[in-house]
Amino acid sequence: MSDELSFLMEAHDALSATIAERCGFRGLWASGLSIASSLGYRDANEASWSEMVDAVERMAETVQVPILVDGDSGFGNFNNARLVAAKMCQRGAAGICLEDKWFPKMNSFVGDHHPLAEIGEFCGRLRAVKDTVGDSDFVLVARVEALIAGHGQEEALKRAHAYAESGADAILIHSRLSTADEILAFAQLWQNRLPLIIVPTKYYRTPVSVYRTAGISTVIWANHAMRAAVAAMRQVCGRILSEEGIAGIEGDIASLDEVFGLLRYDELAAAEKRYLSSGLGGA
Ligand code: SPV
Ligand code: MG
Repeated sequence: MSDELSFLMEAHDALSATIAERCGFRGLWASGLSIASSLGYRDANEASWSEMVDAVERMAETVQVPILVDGDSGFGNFNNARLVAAKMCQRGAAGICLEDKWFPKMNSFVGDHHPLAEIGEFCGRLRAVKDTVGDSDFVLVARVEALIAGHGQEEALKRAHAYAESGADAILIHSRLSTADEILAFAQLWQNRLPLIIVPTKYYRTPVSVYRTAGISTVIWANHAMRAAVAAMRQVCGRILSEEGIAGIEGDIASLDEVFGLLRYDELAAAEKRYLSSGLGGA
């Protein structure tokens, strides 16, 4: 991780990953919320870990940029966490983020019941992952949910230090406030012991210059491709229904050529030239 502020763009499948990469993002967040939503599941561990692995694999096969996977709370205890991390690593992810909650977890913005894992037990999950994938460049991010759960800065700080001791490569501090006050206060106390990652979904008004000044390492735009798709699909479905036709919306949607370009149909055409009629015994 560099000293500069970097950005991870949410992706939930190979198409959204490709679009984010083509737009210039240099890293992706494989969002649990967005992958679950795209599969028609709630972000409460309804999707199995193998479904998550399969989704991430298709993304990693399709793009070159690194993908940080949202590993939720690790799908169980230390054993499940290390299994999931190893699979994500094998299938091409660059790292995994584990949050200090129970299994099953609930999305941090849903309801007020967010029981935290016991610190020592969660540290065991982190150590198990590190011992399993620690020899590779695979990044382990520990996500602190103490502010989400309403436990305050002292608890958040205590947990972040414990997770650093247990081998985390970075800390993600999450907040559900509509201002950045809470995470900025945390950043000041944290003193950059490890790189700090934030997810400004709720405090979206804060300009990123504030995060640069605060020494934040990485900002995750966590669900915006999925939400953009929801809004666009709702709009186009509504218009086709009410207009009883597609003439009106043609100019407002991606052309087929754009889709073919994104998925590199030109590469297939070139490969056909090379491999289909070699002249060496072909019909
Ligand atoms: C996700 O994108 O799934 C996250 C971030 O974990 S949040 O939904 O903000 O908890
Ligand atoms: Mg998540």
